[in-house]
Amino acid sequence: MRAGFHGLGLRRIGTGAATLPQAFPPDFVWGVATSAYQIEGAADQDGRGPSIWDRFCQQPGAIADGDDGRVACDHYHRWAQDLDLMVDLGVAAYRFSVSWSRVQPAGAGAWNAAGMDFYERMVDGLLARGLKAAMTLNHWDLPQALQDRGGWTERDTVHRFVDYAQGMAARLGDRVAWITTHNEPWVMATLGHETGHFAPGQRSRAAAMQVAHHLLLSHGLALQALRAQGCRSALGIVLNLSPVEPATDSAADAAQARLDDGRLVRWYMDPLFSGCYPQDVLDWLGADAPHVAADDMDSMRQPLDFLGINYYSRSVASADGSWNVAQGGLPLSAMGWEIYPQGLTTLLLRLARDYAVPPMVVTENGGAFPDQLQGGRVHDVDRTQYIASHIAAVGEALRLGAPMAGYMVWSLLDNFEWTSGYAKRFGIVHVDYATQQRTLKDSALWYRAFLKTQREAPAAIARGN
Ligand code: IFM
Repeated sequence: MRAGFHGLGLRRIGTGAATLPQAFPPDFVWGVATSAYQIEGAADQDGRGPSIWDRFCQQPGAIADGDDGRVACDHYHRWAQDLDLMVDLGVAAYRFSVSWSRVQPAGAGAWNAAGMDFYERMVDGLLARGLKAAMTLNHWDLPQALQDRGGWTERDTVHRFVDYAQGMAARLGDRVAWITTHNEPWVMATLGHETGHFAPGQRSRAAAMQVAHHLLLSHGLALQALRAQGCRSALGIVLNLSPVEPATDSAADAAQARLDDGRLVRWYMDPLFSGCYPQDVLDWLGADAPHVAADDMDSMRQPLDFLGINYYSRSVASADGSWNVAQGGLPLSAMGWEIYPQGLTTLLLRLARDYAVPPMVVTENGGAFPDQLQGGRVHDVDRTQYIASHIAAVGEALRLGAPMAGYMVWSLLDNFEWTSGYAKRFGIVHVDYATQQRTLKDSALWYRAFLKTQREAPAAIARGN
């Protein structure tokens, strides 16, 4: 494995977690991830209904360069070629999401046969290539028709989501290895409804907390419903989590870090695993706390077959809000996010310590960097180092006892990075948006070489106690 690492001319990584383990367990699942709105395109084709991101992109100034997902990577038409790329890379699994409004244009009622057929063809294409399918039901693109009725602030959307989950599982549950209910509920609640930076662009803390509650509730009720209908896929949820560190050792910053951790980590982990919301956050919310009906907390706490963690950076808390990444002294990605692989080890060990977690999968990890396509190559040393150092951080967590089951790079392809449009590239495969040509970046070549060493490795690293 080391040969693969150094063979691509990489320096050792200076931000901690530098030693890549000899080998991960043979059943450790390596993959790549994408989401529907970010890659599919074909937004108006074959009966797809509009989603809240189609609508949000139409707002002047909402998205960099006025971009939108109407064409994106044209994956809707090029899915077979993209699946072949995965085979070339040697990954075992593909994490994708379903565009709800492609399969059920109004978010309720009639199903769109052409949309369902698309996902069925793709899942069958994965299986034919020996790849596992990891299907996410909700990666932010709520059907606009449901938003017109109040969206996730309305309790009725919970039941619409359960119906949608049941429909997808009835069609594909016999072939999909993993089903994730929601991707990053914190983002949908907070960025979508409190700060208004993401679709649907609301600005109300009370609305955001009600949305968070409804997402968690719909997750729990969907798991109950899928198990009742005999779905055999492994069932879970994906959270975006970070360790929250105080900016200084002042008591005020420590208190802020505790609150931020409550809002980002414990608000989601506590109900999933302990059946309650964190009392300190409820106290802080006061009148903005969500309405919780009888039995909701029990409904939300369903056994999870896996827990997905999306990790990109740490979070730093300062009571006066003055902290800036420039003070951290760490390298930054093109998103302006600190590159901090040891935070992933810290996070995974903390989750394993504080909660009765099931096998955990890093369902997203990767970086945006300013890539240059030159002579058919993209020498993305920064991204390669980013991925290698975070894989090492997962290996360290595994060695110290965290129940790690998989790792997926975000993202297979350069794609529509939400409000950043196409300006930020996360892919290990470069996409020329004018021609839709795909080119493996050096990070993809490194990942391929790394995965080959894992397949050939004679001995797995020992799991901790
Ligand atoms: O592109 C997103 C993805 O949709 C959700 N997780 C974070 C990624 C990078 O911002």
